[in-house]
Amino acid sequence: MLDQSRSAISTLLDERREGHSLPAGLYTREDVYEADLDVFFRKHWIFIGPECDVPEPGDASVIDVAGSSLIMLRDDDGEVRVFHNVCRHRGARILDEGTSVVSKLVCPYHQWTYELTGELAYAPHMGRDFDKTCNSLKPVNFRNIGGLIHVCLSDDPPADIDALEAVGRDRLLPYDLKNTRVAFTQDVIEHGNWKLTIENNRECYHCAANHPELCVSYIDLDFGFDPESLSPEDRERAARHEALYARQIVAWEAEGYPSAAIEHLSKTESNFRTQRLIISGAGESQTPDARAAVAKLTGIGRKDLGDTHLWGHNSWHHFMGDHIIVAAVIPLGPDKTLLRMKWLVNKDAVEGMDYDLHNLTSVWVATNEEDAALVGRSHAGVSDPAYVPGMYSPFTEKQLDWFAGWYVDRMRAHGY
Ligand code: 3BY
Ligand code: FES
Ligand code: FE
Repeated sequence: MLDQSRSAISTLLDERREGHSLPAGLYTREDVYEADLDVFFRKHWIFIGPECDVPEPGDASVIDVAGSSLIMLRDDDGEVRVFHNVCRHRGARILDEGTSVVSKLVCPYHQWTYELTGELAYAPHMGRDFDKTCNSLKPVNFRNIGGLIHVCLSDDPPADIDALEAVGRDRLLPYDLKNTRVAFTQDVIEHGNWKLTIENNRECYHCAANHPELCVSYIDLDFGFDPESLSPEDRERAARHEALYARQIVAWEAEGYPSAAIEHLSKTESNFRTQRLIISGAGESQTPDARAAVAKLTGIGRKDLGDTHLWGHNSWHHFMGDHIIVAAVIPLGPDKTLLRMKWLVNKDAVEGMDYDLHNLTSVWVATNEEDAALVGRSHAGVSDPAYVPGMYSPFTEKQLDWFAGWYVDRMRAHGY
């Protein structure tokens, strides 16, 4: 029964004040969570995994998201395909979550058998009038964005994915994700709402105090500082940083590597940001000493091209010369979110010879654990009756304000 004592979701959206974090219910309520799944995980493009999850024909990977189970596979012609993991007979799941190698897709229940193109090849006992051609697996709308597989579960997907596709073509393709291999996967369950996971990733206000490992190589994005509020040393550092970016971006672009920021963080259907970032210290990679961890580089072939970062509304990625990290954010409940990060290396790089796995992964493994603790802490706080939305820093948290505004706009656009 509808609980009349609780305000409608639209009232919560009305309560959102610009420059401030969201009203508690938008982070904590079950009905908002269901609405979020519907709007942001079924009606928008979401990242589900890199194409090197299925490197060879017959490789399949199952991803469960927003109540749907999806099969990503590589067919016999080497093409990526994505299907709903729902048998056209009586609906049974065909494959289990995780990866497998298949020559055909055989439903375990009554052995209906599908080609890797999704066509139904074999369905015993169905009689002469049964039309196999009407019973292919249901395909899922997907785009391969420079090797990052994005799907949209709606029949009316946002058209501005074209802008992200251009980023994939111009900035990500040179890294040749197709010829990388997953060296390591880390699944972290964060005890918080998915929006807190995203908010936490979009600011580095918390970095100095919480990420000693990442801070060796990571320079915070420059979203503009208030010179008045900075100490003379910080002001000097910010000015140096700004000058460095100005020079480096021009130099990279002159060499043919697009580097300037592209921001679709508000007033757009899809939400993303990319920029080629400078790496601190030795300047090569997000490792304990900021040097490349992998001797055989990715397709870009250089380790002096910084870190091309890409944020989506359920993902973040860092493309570096020696390796790439990709992260998918998958909501599991109002207060439970799966963060799945993968480390990709040149497919010919051999562990123990070309890289040491701990050296490759330790920075982000630690960072993710630290962030998970922060997200848990944050969710616990916003669930407390004492919570009232707090003010975002107009400098280091501007992009959170854009995210919250985008969130409200997209909810409105879908009738809330
Ligand atoms: O992954 C990012 O985009 C960075 C790293 C830490 C915080 N965040 C802004
Ligand atoms: Fe798949 Fe019957 S449900 S073959
Ligand atoms: Fe963090």
